Amino acid sequence: MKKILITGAAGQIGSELVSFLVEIYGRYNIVATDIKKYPGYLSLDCLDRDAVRYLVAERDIGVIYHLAAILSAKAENDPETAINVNNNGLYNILEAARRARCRVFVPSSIAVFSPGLPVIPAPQESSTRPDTIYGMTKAWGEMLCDYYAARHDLDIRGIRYPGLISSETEPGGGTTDYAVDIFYQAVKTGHYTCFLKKNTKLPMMYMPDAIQATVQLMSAPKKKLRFKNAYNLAAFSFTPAELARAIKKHIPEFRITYKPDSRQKIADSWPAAIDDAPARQDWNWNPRYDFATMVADMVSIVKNKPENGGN
Ligand code: NAD
Ligand code: AKB
Repeated sequence: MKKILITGAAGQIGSELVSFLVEIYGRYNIVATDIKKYPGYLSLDCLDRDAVRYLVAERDIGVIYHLAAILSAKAENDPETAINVNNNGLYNILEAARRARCRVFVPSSIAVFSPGLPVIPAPQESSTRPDTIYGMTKAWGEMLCDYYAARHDLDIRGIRYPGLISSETEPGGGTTDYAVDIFYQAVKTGHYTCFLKKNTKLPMMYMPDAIQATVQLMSAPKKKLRFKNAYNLAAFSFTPAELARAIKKHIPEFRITYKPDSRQKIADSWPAAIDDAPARQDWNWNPRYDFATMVADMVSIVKNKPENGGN
């Protein structure tokens, strides 16, 4: 079989996607890469066009999951790097894919939507004129993928992920990161200072569902996909206050305080919920975790980590 390349594989999604794909296809068929050093991964900077092309040819790559990116909060602080990695990095990957005829997965985000959409949940086909640098790179990425699909007949698929909550790898500089950090602080110190206001509602999802959805979309028959770049994906929405109340059911002494910072403005520009009916219709997407089961699972896993006294 042709091999599967994952870029940005040391990140929040990549670290869990790699294990999932290894289980299905075997370690030999998975080429995990990142710009940062990670045990067992190859070093690959997606901005190094020649290195990307060489690796794709030399390793006989047939499928690429392109996860390397700069997330929203980091992107506002360093727009130059974000534009470079998210736009030029994607372009390098698509060019390598075009030459080697690879199938490609390119993640998008709830960040693509225009602020203040008139209809919530945000429909699949909505206005995508974001006012954050990250959102702009993601909206441009969706268009570039559609261009390569139409112009070069490449099979490129994508998902607009909501904020992802996971227990394996720390999130990498986004606005929804609070929804992961809060569990670690709740277990370690019993207190969390949230950088978003208490009533900021955002769409979220538990990582096992996001990984399942990703692999499911990549396995779906092409002819069934009305949209490619990219499908809305949803599970549940909540505010920091609602998350704190849910955590308190498991850790009664937990307290939260609020100190909104610059990330509030980013969150305010995103929709509170998105409509994923086309994903459910076209490739049978259905999340396994709801809000309550996600919180119970996260608390239990974080409590059982060795650094928190578990084994
Ligand atoms: P992350 O920040 O955790 O990981 C990104 C990885 O990319 C990092 O390991 C980083 O070292 C690597 N990277 C950065 N610059 C690179 C370069 N030049 N070359 C190669 N690697 C480079 O991000 P993530 O959460 O795993 O997100 C993966 C993708 O999913 C991104 O496109 C992101 O926009 C999208 N997404 C994530 C979420 C989420 O909540 N995690 C939500 C929506 C969309
Ligand atoms: C971020 O907060 O930047 C990401 C995202 C929703 O794209 N988690």
